[in-house]
Amino acid sequence: MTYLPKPKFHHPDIETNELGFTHRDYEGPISTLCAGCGHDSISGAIIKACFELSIEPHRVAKLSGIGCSSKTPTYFLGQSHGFNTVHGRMPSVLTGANMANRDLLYLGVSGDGDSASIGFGQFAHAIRRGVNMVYIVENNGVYGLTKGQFSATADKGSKSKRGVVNADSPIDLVALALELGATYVARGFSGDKEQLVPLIKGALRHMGPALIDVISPCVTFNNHAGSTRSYDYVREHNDAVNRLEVIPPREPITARYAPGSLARVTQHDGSVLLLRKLDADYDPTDRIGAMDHLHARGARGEIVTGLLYVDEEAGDMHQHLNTARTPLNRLGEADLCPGAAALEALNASLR
Ligand SMILES: Cc1ncc(C[n+]2csc(CCOP(=O)(O)OP(=O)(O)O)c2C)c(N)n1
Ligand code: SF4
Ligand SMILES: [Mg+2]
Repeated sequence: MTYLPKPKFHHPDIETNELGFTHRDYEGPISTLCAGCGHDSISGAIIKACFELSIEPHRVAKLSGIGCSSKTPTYFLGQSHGFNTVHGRMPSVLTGANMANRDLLYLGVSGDGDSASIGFGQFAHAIRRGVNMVYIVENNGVYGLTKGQFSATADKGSKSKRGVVNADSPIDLVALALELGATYVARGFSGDKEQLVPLIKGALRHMGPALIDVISPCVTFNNHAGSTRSYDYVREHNDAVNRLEVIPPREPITARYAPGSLARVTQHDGSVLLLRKLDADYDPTDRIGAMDHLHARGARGEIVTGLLYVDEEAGDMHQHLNTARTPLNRLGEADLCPGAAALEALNASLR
């Protein structure tokens, strides 16, 4: 069975958000992934982030490719728009949807196989074009759905469940996103929801391409000794640069941290990102510094997590292309076809 609905009834005193929605309003049917799969924790973090930000479910469009990770949008935001694309094609379908209607919140969910192999080019171009989206990669180092082959993000020298050593160099999607111009770049761990939920909230509030690479152990095919994506390995090698708190525009900012230990970033929509520094020298607004840090710590076998880069001044594809403010699906015939005289004037201007 692939569809197990959840009961609709709930306790009358259940917590509601500003819109009067309960947590349940952001859920989907019961997951059919393996018990303990990291991807389910990421679904839980997305649900919590959307509930806490009081996002109207109908304003979200969730898109994915193919894989266990790409199946997960079925299990959250059951009242939102959804599109399950062909393998690796989520970024171009999301770009097209965003082009037609920029007023939705675009949430792309993908896997390391989906984004770093068959969809590698799509991943790169959606980011470099500046598509306003939250792009989450649920990174387990394997193709979970097709039974555990190494993916392109698997570390060189790491071992498969059957003892095969990976001889290929890994692709680091975070490093790549920094290089390609993503304006919000983070890495999380599915086993640390306290860190992950604010990273997702900050990305949902961000204007521009936001990439979150979430290390998400596959308990069935990649959670053994010798794997660098197991729960134990990630816990031992997790090197968090900061802890994030997201303050929506209307909420007062209470000074909870000692001066000097706090970085403050105001985003396009007025929301404030409060970053408690765990690494005193780390500056999340320095793109080159982020790349250097990632490489230096990576060479020591550490997995750098947290909000690694954010650009306060970020814009998006629509600003770059100067597109019409009204979504294409709401433009009338007169707007879309201004007539023969306008065409003649345009042609004349080009002669
Ligand atoms: C065009 C095409 N090629 C290959 C496949 C087989 N396939 C299905 S899922 C998958 C990889 C999934 O890996 P990933 O994106 O890492 O997701 P995970 O299952 O690990 O979450 C592959 C190669 C496919 N479905 N379609
Ligand atoms: S095979 Fe791996 S990735 Fe897929 S649901 Fe099971 S644990 Fe998760
Ligand atoms: Mg995978």
